[in-house]
Amino acid sequence: MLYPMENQIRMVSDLSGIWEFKLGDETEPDNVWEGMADMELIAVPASYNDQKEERAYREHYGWAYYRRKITVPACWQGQRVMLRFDAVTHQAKVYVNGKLAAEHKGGFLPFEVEITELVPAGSSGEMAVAVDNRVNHTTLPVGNEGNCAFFGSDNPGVPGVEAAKKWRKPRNLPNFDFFNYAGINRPVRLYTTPKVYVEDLTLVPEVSGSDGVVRYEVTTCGEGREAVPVSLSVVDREGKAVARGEGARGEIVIPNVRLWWPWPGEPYLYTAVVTCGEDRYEQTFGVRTVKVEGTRFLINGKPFYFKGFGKHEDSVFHGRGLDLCLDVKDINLIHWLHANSFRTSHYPYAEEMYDLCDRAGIVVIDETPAVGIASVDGKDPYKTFSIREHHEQVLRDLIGRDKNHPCVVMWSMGNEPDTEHFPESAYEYWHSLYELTHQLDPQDRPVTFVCCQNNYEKDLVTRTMDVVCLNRYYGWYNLSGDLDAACYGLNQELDFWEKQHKPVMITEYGADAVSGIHECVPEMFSEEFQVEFYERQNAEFDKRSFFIGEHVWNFADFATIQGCMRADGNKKGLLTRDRRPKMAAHYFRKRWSQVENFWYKG
Ligand code: GCB
Repeated sequence: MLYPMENQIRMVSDLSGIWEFKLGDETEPDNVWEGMADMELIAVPASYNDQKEERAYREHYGWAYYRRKITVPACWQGQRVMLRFDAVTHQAKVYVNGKLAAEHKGGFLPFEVEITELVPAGSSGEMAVAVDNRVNHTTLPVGNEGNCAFFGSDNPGVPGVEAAKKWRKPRNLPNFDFFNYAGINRPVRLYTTPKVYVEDLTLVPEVSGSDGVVRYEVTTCGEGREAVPVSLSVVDREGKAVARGEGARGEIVIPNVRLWWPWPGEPYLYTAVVTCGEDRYEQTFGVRTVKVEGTRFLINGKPFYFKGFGKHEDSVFHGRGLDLCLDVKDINLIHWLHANSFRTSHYPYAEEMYDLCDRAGIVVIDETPAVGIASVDGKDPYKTFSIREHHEQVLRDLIGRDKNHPCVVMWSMGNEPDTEHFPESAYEYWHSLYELTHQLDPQDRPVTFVCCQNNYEKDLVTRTMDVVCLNRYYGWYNLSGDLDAACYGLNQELDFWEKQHKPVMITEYGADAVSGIHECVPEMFSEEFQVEFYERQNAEFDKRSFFIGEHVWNFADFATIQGCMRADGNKKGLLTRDRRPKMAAHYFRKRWSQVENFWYKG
């Protein structure tokens, strides 16, 4: 789905601002307007959870309602008018003037609906958005039904505790370690297109000698579109047209192409300008190649070493809501740390972030929200969860949204599913999605999923991915505090992976460190231990030629559900939640300044 853009043809009206809001309950509304008395104020875009000092907001379970007036200006007459939501978490029903106009499942990808007839140009309408934040065995991410919390303290079987459960209110029990922030988390916009319009654009850039070769396809819509001429021209950074194609699809050549390189190389961007009759759409793109060859990950034909993090969209007050200032700050911090990449753990991020990464030369591993696919009560999740269709849809929509970004170099289908206890089911599930992902991506980028600490000898899936991505907590969750034993365990495992002849990277490793706790003899939770943890394990990674990257867990501290394993959230950040560096940030800044993007392993 194309990002809504403003240009000399298309108009955009941003509906960010103060909306009206009310918490609902578990019952799906018959008539959403009935509950609309005594509304409160809420900022959009942002999660609702931290906007008011009330447990009801923080721990809400079920539906919540948003309302505002929308106006379509008279000067939009004759245009097609769209209402677009960049992300509503996790499920949305949109009503315009009392009619159900759109429904969407999944909290991290955009959806839109045409409202040309519903709200004619020159008039206003009432809009209500019902949002459900429940996660269960049909949603991605997955929530646990029953009383099995992720870091739970339910103590099954203990008599008093069992009896007390009747007092437990229904609640979200996320099977994932980030706070279940919900609401209208990303912008809502009205935008126009002419009646015959560009619906989609696919760009597949390749390199041939010193030239760039771009295959393109423009999908157009609207009555009479067959007769409307389509063209695409490529404009360089100085605004000079360097290639042109006529027709809705074709192949064009950019002579003496300038490639997109990860920072500190030059992330050169071109702009594809598409016209379709009256309509016009502009899309920046970069020319770069991505390929896995043997145990190497090649960008523009050179072996790349990933230096970076797993991140979160998470900040004070906004929750998971779009915060452009924070995004810019994070990009600058990534440069400050001499990092070159991150994974959008554990869901697709806001579109603006990918644009920033394109421009700033940051490499992205783009992940779906498939996190928490783990066995409950010993049952096979692949047989008991109803997620496959939704997962396929998410992959379609994710690739549809992000396919043209040069920053995206690999798709991650999900994070830490069970691959050990039901290895055959896991193989069947993930391998069919792996094939689908390859088919869906016009650029056919590498595909992976991220595997959790497990019995890697039993796991049949991880070894078949294009890149083996490991989340490992040797020295933290296991062999806690004992870095000698941790390095021994890690090396045993690395010996196993060496035999698989695949590129291998660590996508998570880390230790909680509470900013300000210092020790002469480093122990867990101190800043010194966090540094030592990384120093020791990095020294082992450096010895392995097939090892293509280190992604620290996490870029910054972040909010989680309360539980006996978390004090004020997860503290594995190199930075605090308000982006102050811990000692480990300085350690990595120095290390990564000496680790080149290319040829690090020769
Ligand atoms: C993991 C998860 C991540 C957690 C992390 C931790 O394996 O992928 O979501 O936050 O461990 O800190 O426990």
